[in-house]
Parts: sequence; C-alpha cells; structure tokens
Amino acid sequence: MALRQVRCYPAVMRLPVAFVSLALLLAGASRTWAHLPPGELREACARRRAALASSLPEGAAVLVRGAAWDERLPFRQTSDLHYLTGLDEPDVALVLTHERSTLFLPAADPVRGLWDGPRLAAGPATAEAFGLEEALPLDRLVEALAGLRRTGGTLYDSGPEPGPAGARPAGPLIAALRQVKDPLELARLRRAVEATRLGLVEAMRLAAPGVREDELAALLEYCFRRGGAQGTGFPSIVASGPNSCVLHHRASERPLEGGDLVILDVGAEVDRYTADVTRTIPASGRFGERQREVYELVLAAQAAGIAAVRPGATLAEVHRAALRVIEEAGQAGRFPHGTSHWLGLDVHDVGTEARLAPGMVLTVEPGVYLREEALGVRIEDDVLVTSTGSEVLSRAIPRAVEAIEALMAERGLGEFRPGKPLDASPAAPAPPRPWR
Ligand SMILES: [Mn+2]
Repeated sequence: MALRQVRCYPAVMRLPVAFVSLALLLAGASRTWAHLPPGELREACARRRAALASSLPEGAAVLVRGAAWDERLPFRQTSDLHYLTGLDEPDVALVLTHERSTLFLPAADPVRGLWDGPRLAAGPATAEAFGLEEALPLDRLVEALAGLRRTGGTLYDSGPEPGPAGARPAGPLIAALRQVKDPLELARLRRAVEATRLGLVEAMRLAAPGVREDELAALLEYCFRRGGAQGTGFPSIVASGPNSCVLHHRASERPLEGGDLVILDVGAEVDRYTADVTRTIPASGRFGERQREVYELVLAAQAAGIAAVRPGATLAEVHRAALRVIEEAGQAGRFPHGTSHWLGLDVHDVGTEARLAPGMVLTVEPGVYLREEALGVRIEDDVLVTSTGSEVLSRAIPRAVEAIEALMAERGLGEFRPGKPLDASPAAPAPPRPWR
C-alpha cells in the first residue's frame, strides 16, 4: 500500500470518560489459560517495557490506552498497548513507571459476557499471566493518575488528543522502540509475508479475463487465513485496467478484461503484524509489449531502491534512487507517491528515526501510472535492514516477468483444493504456536 507524503500515526481509539466512570464493581469472570500469551511474547513485552522505562526521565509515567469495544467493528487493540503487553482485550489501559507496570481492566459485566464472552479480570492471576506488577480495576485509573500527578513527574499519554491536562505525547517514545523490530516481531512479519505469498501465488493462477476483482480479493484473503493469518493488515487492493491508476482502489465487482494489467496490493496479518506486498500481473497471462516496457521500468526502479537500503541510509535516499530510474525514462511525473514506509504492527508503521538501522523493516514500492493508457504498475516488497545491507523478506513471491507468466500459465486453482496442503516456501518458518 502506497503512502501519502505525510507521516501517519496509527489511529488510537478514544478511552471514553464514560467507561471509566461507569465501570461496575462486579466480581471478575474467569478466563481459560489458552487465551493468555506464551512465554516468548510475555518476555518480549517485558523487555519492551523495560526499554520504554529506561527512556523516561526520573519520576515520569506513561499512560498507554487500549482500544474501546465497538460491537459494530472487529476488535483491534491499539498497536502501542499490544506492543507493550500482548493483551488483545478491549477497554484496558497500562500505566508504566520506572518501578512498575500496572494494567487497568474493566469490571466484569455479566450481560456483556453473555454476548461477547468472558474477559480477563483484575487481580494477581492476570498480572502474573502478563508478567506485570499489578492488574487493577479500571475505576482506580483516575485515582492512580492523580497520585502520579502529585509526585510531580511528567505524564506521557499515548493519546488520542487531548489526553489528561498537561500530559505529553507518548507516541514518539514508543515509536522509537517499535521502529526496530525484535526477534519475535521479525518472526511474525516473516509468517505474514509467507501467508501473503500463498495468496498471491494462487491469485496469479486464478486471474483471467472474466474473473472479478473481488473474487481475486476473496481468494487472496482465504489463502492468507489458510496460511496462518488472522486476516489482512489493510483492505485488499485489487485494481484492474483503469482502476490500476487509482492508488488505493478497493477490490470492486469489475471483471478483468484481456488487455488489463492488475495491481494486487495486499498484506496478510499474522499475530498483529502485517505484510504489504504488491504484484502487477497481466489479466491475459502474458504481458503486452507496452505493459512489459512499463513493468520493467518500475522493476528497475525498485531494484535501485532496494540497492540503496543499508544502515545509515535514509528513506529519502531510497526514494531518490528509485525516482532517478523513472526520471531517466522521462516518467517522473507518473510516480506520485513515496517509495517507502515503515512496516510492522501497522501497515504504515510508526518511526521517528530517519536513518536506517538493522532491525528496521520498510517497503520499497515505486509505481508508474499512465491514466490515458489505463495502465498502472506498482511493485512492492518488504525489506529488512541488516547489519550489512538488506534482506528482501518477500523475495520468494514471483516478481520477474518470466516468473509471473510461468505461474499464470499453470491456470486454474492449482493449490487451492480443499484438504491439499499449500506448497511450502523454501524459507517457510515454523508454524505458529496455537495460543489464540
Ligand atoms: Mn505499502
């Protein structure tokens, strides 16, 4: 997915005053241990909290808000709270100081429990399960914040704006940590990329004139889930013919036509981490001469961008490297978006440091869009910065003209048969631990 030329922070849902004041004082519901995080996640979160605490001034505290429950929407925890606790329950908050991390959870609500299932309860068992010092009822949050205020230390608030009076934004502190992925995060990203590969390979086999954009999106998303993902990190972009020139076109009911190029810009999400990979394919299965010319130009620009990824380089340098190739072909005006964005818990992930360092993950995704020819091409891969340069995490997803045409020549639902195991990539990571 391409990024507008402004930096995005993830939308952080509001912590309504109402749910603090209305929290009921009822006994906590029990919860099975199957929903609790495995040790590796608990330990990773403890390390992340320690790193955040060590970045704080003396006496400071950070309020990290979870996402509110909205039964009309799929629940999605705020990325910051997930990053620091691994907890994917609604209406919670974390207060972190140098000394302790305290989780605040809503009181049990039997009516809500009937409809939505049990929730974690405040108490020592929950604190211990998540490796935190305390897990308190949410109605004590206001009192706890007032207590921190009296000690005179700075309060940082993860948002949204406006937070408690006088609080400073916590986003940049947490973003600086999230920008460099730890081993658990990289393992999740690799699994997300692998699930994305399974979907893209099947979509290339299925794509043909007459197949609708939304059929391809459905197949992609089915394969993601079959490959271990819980869904997508962003709405799937399947953009054929004239739609290929609409950067964030959502898959529509348009059937593919023989002369179309089709942009597939998609990402499976595994345990909250999303891939973001784009392939552009010919609906007919063979690139036309003009299509191939534009495709090879974008591919060359992407290669130049990827070659510029190394520790110490900047996103601007990566962009200039890709742009230069397109400029030299006289098409600079046809490349209207940035080349890169950070990738992780969010598809347009947070990052405060402009210089690349090992452990950072970015996309490299130049594009050329010729509206008068109904011809758009974008090619996007997910790139890990290593100590010596880079590793293209999505390198196993066919990208060369010949590789795409060979796959499309297989035609039909090759691997997509119920009960047939999906083909494994040479670099297939270990299967996920079943804790959800
Ligand atoms: Mn992208």
